[in-house]
Amino acid sequence: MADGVRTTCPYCGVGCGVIATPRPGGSVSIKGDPDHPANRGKLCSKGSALGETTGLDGRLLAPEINGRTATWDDALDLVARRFSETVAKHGPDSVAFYVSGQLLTEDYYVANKLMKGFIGSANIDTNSRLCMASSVAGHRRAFGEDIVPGIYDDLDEADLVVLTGSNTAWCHPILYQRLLAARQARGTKIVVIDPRRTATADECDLHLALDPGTDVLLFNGLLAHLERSGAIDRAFVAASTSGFSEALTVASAEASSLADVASGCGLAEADIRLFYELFAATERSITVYSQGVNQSAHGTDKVNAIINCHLATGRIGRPGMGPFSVTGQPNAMGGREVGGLANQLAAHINFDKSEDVDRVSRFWNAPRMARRAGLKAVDMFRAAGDGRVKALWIMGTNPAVSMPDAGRVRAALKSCDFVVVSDVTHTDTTRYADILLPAAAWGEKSGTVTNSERRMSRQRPFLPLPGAARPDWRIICDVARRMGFGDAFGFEGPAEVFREHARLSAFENNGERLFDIGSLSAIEDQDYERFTPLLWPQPIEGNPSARLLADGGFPTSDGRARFVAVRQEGVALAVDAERPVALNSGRSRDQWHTMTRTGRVPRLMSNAPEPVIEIAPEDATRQGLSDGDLAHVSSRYGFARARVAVSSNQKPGSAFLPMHWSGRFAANAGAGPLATPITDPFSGQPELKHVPVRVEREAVAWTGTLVTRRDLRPTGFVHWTRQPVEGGWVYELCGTETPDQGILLSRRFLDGFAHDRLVEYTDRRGLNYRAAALDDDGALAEALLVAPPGQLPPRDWLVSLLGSREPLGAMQRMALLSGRSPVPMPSIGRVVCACFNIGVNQIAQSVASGCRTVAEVGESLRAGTNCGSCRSEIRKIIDEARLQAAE
Ligand SMILES: Nc1nc2c(c(=O)[nH]1)N[C@H]1C(S)=C(S)[C@@H](COP(=O)(O)OP(=O)(O)OC[C@H]3O[C@@H](n4cnc5c(=O)[nH]c(N)nc54)[C@H](O)[C@@H]3O)O[C@H]1N2
Ligand SMILES: Nc1nc2c(c(=O)[nH]1)N[C@H]1C(S)=C(S)[C@@H](COP(=O)(O)OP(=O)(O)OC[C@H]3O[C@@H](n4cnc5c(=O)[nH]c(N)nc54)[C@H](O)[C@@H]3O)O[C@H]1N2
Ligand code: SF4
Ligand SMILES: [Mo]
Repeated sequence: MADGVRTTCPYCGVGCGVIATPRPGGSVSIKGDPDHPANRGKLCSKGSALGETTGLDGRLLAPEINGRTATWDDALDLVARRFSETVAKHGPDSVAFYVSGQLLTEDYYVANKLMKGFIGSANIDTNSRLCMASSVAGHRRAFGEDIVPGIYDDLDEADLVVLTGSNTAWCHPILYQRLLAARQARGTKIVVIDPRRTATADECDLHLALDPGTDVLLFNGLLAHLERSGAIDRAFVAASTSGFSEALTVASAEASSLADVASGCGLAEADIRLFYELFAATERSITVYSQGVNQSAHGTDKVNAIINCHLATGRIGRPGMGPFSVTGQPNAMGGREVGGLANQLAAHINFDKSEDVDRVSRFWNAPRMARRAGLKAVDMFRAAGDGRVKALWIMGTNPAVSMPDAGRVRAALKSCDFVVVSDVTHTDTTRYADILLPAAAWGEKSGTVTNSERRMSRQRPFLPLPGAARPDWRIICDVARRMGFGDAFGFEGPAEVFREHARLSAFENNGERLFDIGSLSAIEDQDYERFTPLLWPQPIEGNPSARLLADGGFPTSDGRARFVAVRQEGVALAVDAERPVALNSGRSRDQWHTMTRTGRVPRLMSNAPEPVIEIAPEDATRQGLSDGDLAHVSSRYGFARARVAVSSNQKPGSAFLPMHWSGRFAANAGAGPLATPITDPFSGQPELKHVPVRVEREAVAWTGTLVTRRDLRPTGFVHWTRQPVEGGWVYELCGTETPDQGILLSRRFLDGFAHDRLVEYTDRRGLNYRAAALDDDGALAEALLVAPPGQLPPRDWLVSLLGSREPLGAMQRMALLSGRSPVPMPSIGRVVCACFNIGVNQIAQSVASGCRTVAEVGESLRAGTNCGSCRSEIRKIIDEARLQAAE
């Protein structure tokens, strides 16, 4: 293992190559794979920290039936029996699978085959419904097939890159850094379209902070401008497309002037003009988009409004040009290839034509073929809630956190007769499982994933399977066999599944579907093992660049792309007097989704250690909110609590809450319970980026900090959050009760645990409480401090004691109950550079001692020199420090 194992990062759709080397003692060293075309050796903060996520803390290591450890045989028998019985009694549509872009292509393939070909229902949907469904629907409307025409090289070769609804700097960091490098080299112009001022917008040439949901109008305006300015590629439009004049008529009618667009989008006319003129004049233009476009009640229309502008200018599939939907999850694209969405069948084959369904049926030799689309995610959970779906198997996703109207989803999971969950760890969703199946995690499993540019690469194991964990493909096949479908699920390994998947892509294809990896149908096991990252389609006849859709030849019935006439529609729910703020949600720089993995890594948690709602200064003033206040946020669906950050990055009337905070990391801080389940009519994707809320100040009367080695779940507190640190956890507690009640609550919480060496202190006024426990060696095991708001001492010292595990000296013991270090201890402050663990105070210090640029800070501290995602934050710290010095 000295050279390490080449594998692929399990986080975002950039799909970076990773070299993992297990070390004696259980740790794993991680570096970027210099030979992987997606990242050429670079990794972002999350990828760099992968070695800190492979421990077995919190892992599911054995199957469980109703909370009790069980054997695989018992668990699998029960799953198979309950699914078979339910199908026999209530029909195939009474069961469902909810799967995930975390699954490998091989896992996905067998899950899809089992449900659609053998159980006989298309009730298999994936968390990609919340993610890519509008792009898929938009691609299919325009191109006839779900095709992403471009590749990453295009970002190096473009002169204009429009990033819309995409916080690329944080969510596709390696692509973003690649774009910045290209800009250095060729002066690429970058336009960011996002209602929020994001880290991505910090680096751009033009930021259009449009009103939420007004993207169709903006791009309709662009189409009308392209026509007015003579930028239409008439020859391409005539030869390769249809529907142009209708789309143009509709666009021109609603966006007849810049003034119309400006007032409709809440933008300055001059900024719109700048964008339109730049786009019209720049042949090599790319429009990159993701969730600000997809996660919308009109996401599919947004996608087509963008594609229309590229078709109109013939800027598609050629170097440095094209619409580019970037995928979110490591295998979002692979899921689309196998057909893991309820309204697709398999291998880019749909349910529309019965001969297509017959074809797949013949190929699978399927006894009971699903013939129509199944339930999409939101409807699937509704059906689980009202008893139509009676057996549900969730694999690799955490819907109790990530679905909109998550409170309703939890209720559905509770009421559903039979819930199976395959995961690698306990989550908010596993709490509702009747059967829990321990899946193999990244580093243990083997298969392929496909990234945003259609590049397939291998995830390879470099660690043994822990406990009883098994790979997902195998668990699914084991259940299929027990349901009586052994012949079709006798796969011996992922390579065999991959070959069948490749064969299906080519089966009676005759060039109808561009997704064709038939040349890999007979790949030998050892070649599958050696597989180097590869773009599809394979073979790429006469198209060595691997771009698609360049010279027309669209996979529609007449070979022409379709313009879609799209109108600007409002958001699903408008703000009103009762709920005056539009809540947007999305990602933080260093967290992955529901934090099941990244939430355990101290340095990934330290940049944004608490759930925070960012709110515009105007709204904060109106609601009487200040920085650091606790806010109660409520929508018509649910509520959350989070710390307030007043920020001019937010447009007046809007706020932003991260999507990440599950019940394992905070009391009630998730965006899921607030979000609306209203979906796009074409894609079924919910409007996760927009819900009207009320934000109110919660009067906090006491605060507490608990520093502990233990993994606890506080109960009874109005609000708590926690963060992993070296050697344990730090909990922040607070409440609206009187301080003495707060102390009572905190003590009761501690009383639940045995403490031999607890020392306690309460001040005379009953406002301050301190407790600390030492272990047998006299090292700090736990400390709890309660004080009125704003009066807790900094926690750095206690945290350092927890991490050091050193027996405390007499001075330290005496200081313990004050919570303050007996000797001055400089704090590094909030971590800015997660790659090298450099805090805000260190950066400010380096500026004070002479560093004047981001590069100089990098030279002195290394901060910002790895993934680069923190560079814009470093620049702000430098600017602020210099401003202060000048005052
Ligand atoms: N750090 C990190 N990276 C990730 C992930 C993660 O969890 N953490 N997850 C991965 C996954 S699965 C995905 S899907 C991607 C998502 O990647 P992105 O789509 O880039 O991320 P989001 O933060 O969800 O949303 C993008 C932006 O859309 C903006 N937006 C909201 N409403 C509108 C609107 O009406 N119009 C426009 N134009 N913009 C709007 C938001 O303000 C936000 O900045 O990230 C991937 N990468
Ligand atoms: N409000 C709001 N909600 C959102 C979004 C938003 O922007 N705002 N974004 C949406 C988007 S784009 C997405 S993609 C979803 C993501 O939402 P989820 O899919 O719910 O998020 P994850 O935390 O990635 O969940 C993956 C689960 O799979 C487990 N897991 C990891 N590897 C494996 C494996 O190999 N096998 C198995 N069986 N399990 C594994 C992890 O422990 C984790 O519990 O959230 C959506 N929800
Ligand atoms: S950009 Fe970061 S999270 Fe995404 S694949 Fe690369 S290393 Fe992983
Ligand atoms: Mo996603």
